[in-house]
Amino acid sequence: ASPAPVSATTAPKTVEINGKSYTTDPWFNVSSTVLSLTSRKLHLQKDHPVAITRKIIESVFPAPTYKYYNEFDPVVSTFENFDSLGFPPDHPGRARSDTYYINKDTLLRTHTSAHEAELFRARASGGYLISADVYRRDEVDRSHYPVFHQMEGARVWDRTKVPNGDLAAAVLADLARLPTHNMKVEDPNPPFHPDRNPLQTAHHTPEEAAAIAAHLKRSLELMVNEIFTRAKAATDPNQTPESASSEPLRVRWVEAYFPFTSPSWELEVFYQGDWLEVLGCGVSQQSLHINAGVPSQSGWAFGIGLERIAMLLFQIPDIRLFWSRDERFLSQFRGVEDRLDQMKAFVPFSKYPACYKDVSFWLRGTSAAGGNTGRGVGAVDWHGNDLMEVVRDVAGDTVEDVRVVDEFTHPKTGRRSMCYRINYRSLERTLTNVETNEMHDRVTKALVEKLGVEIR
Ligand code: FA5
Ligand code: MG
Repeated sequence: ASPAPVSATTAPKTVEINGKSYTTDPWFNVSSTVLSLTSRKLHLQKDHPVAITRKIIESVFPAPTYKYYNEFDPVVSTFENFDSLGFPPDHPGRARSDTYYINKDTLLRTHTSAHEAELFRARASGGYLISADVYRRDEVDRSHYPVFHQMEGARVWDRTKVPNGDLAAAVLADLARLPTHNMKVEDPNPPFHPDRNPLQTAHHTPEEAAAIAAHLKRSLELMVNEIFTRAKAATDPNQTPESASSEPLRVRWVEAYFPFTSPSWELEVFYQGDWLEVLGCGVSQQSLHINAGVPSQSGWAFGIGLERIAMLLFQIPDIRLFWSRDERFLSQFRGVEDRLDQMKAFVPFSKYPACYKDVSFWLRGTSAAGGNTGRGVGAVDWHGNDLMEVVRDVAGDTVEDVRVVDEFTHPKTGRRSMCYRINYRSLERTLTNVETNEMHDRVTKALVEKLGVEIR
């Protein structure tokens, strides 16, 4: 129903991604910038901080119990990314303003959970970890990038294969084999909701769910403990990972919602004075195991953002840095993958000057009521993410952030006006005035061409 945000006339008929060709249709909305990033695979690049973070997490989920899948293709079906996981047809995550589509049935995965169903179908016993690049249309600032990396983990038990068919006892026995830690964990009990986030009583007993949840929570607490102990050691040269336990880390479990787990939680870590969400997880919906043809299996799953963790581990101040090919960035991590005990915090190279430029425009169409967000209101179909995409495509990594600074609806004409402030700043050098002005002109022209706005 909505007009194409990336103009259909500029969409190529086919696109090639990692050596395979795909036919586009009017759903296509992937910018060339984003397309070009599909081949980077930072999680596989030796000594890249994203790859180092992956390795540290893998060390907490050892083979052969866990199998590692790090090469799944980013192009998946709409079915795999959403339907197979129980996302309802009207879920906002499916919108073209939020997700990169190749065509109606094919997209760039928005999360590593897109591969859960196929791995359950493959009768994964034990568990698995998936690391991969994921894609989301989103705002532009120092902690958001349209491509980032996630790691997915899952553990399953088969009730027909455990001693005496006692699933709870088998899970608790595995829990007893896990190490312990000395973090302070806040876990309001029970951190789930009988309606919003219920136990799956049709499929397992409360004791079984409790055992799976306990194994899940301990596993993830151990992972976070490993990461933050290393982060502390990296920033304080007098502490080794072993001696860094003086001030115990605080974490807490918070109720969450995902269509493919119940009950579900997020894990938050108290870091530099604030609670920070690091991952989502839960007891896997039994429907996934049933649909995969393995109804006797049950277990847990989690998903974590690798950049978010790597930014803490290495004190990396801007998410764009991960994509840098600048030696001043890359050289700081060289050799670390094989010598994790040598890990050190990133030393930022000098910060170059910022240059703020505003762009004000009238949106296409009129709106009956005024709006106060960057989202569509009334007859005006406006998605802030479309603007973010155009800015990124033209200005690339020289744009640090973009925000709305003003918006209003004309009382007589009903036309809506927006003003965005774009902060241009290179991570690598000082931009000249001429250069910034030219870039801003190109951004402005592209907004007119692609989004049909009228510059004021
Ligand atoms: C998910 O993507 C779920 N697939 C996670 C999951 C897996 C839940 C398995 C249950 C079972 P969410 O959108 O909250 O959930 O993202 C998970 C993690 O990815 C977040 O906790 C965060 O660490 C990271 N993340 C999410 N969005 C961004 C972003 N824009 N930039 C960087 N990291 C992000
Ligand atoms: Mg979340």
